[in-house]
Amino acid sequence: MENKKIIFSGVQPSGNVTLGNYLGAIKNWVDLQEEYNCIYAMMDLHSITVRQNPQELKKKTLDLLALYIACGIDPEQNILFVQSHNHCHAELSWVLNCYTYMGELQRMTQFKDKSKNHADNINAGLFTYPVLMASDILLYQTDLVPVGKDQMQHIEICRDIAERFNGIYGDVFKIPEGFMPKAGAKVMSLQEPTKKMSKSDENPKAYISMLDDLNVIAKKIKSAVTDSEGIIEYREGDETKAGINNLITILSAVTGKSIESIVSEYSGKGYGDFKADVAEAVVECIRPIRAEFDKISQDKKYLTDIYEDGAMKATRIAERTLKKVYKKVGFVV
Ligand code: ATP
Ligand code: LTN
Repeated sequence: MENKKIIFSGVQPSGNVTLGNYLGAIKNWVDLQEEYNCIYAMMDLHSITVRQNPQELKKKTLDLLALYIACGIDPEQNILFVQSHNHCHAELSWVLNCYTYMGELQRMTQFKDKSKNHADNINAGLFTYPVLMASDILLYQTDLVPVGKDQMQHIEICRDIAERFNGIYGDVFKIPEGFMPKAGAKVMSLQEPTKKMSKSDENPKAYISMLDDLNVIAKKIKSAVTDSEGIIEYREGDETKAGINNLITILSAVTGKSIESIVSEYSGKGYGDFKADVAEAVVECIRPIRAEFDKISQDKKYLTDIYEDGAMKATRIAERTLKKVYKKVGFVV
């Protein structure tokens, strides 16, 4: 790998990738790949913090790889791998568990939200999820972690754990920075626009999957919840405007137009026309990705070669950090 700064990020194969995942994370990965050495994983270890169907998990993991590539991530230039194929993630996670406090994990918003949504399965993995995520990032001496807004709290705790460890043992880990897109860092649910769009939402109308039929995508946008005011205006923080704010943000993220120019373009127009335009813009953004996905996902040999090669490269890099950690804590290596 050339001497560039390092990016690490990933998505869980816990469902079909949504427009939120794409605009909040993957689109940025594509934009940053020239400038950085990038490592992108399918986070299967994280996904089992919520119960998964084994056959589906396997399929979704391979679909996710195909989708990364279809979105424009170049597998020749970047390392793409399955998290569980690199033994270092679970191993470093154990060590870092011993340097993380219960109190700081208890404050994590994602843990609180997921505990509410999965009250029958509040497992220890869900609680220590941020430690595994910190391990993912720190193993590669990562400089930058492009994620959506919901993950910034996890980047903060990762930095805290790394600083604590470095404070005891010297400079073992690089302290990473989070990186969010200007538009689309938090795409909201189409049905409850005060909640984030999530791929594991039980109501499929709430999210747009990158693998939905194109006319289903258009329909979902046209039936997005808005308000009865009938004014296309962006009002940050005004909950009654959450639906319209969200559609404006989506349009801005997929077209690259600023929020101000969208608002002035649609001033005096009705929600019907506006939604139809948002629907068309989203469909046109997803259409080529979808076509590429349909091609790549058929080619199992191509995908296998990529993730096998990726696992080898990722493990080689991660083992260097893990060995350093083991030495520092006093394990016989
Ligand atoms: P789950 O519903 O299973 O928790 P998710 O849809 O929240 O999944 P993740 O795999 O947790 O997706 O997230 C992958 C990446 O997508 C992360 O960088 C995350 O910040 C980003 N992301 C997730 N949802 C959104 C959203 N609604 N808007 C912007 N970015 C998002
Ligand atoms: N927790 C992330 C997925 C994830 C991740 C990572 C993202 C797991 N490990 C490391 C960036 C870096 C999420 O999106 N829920």
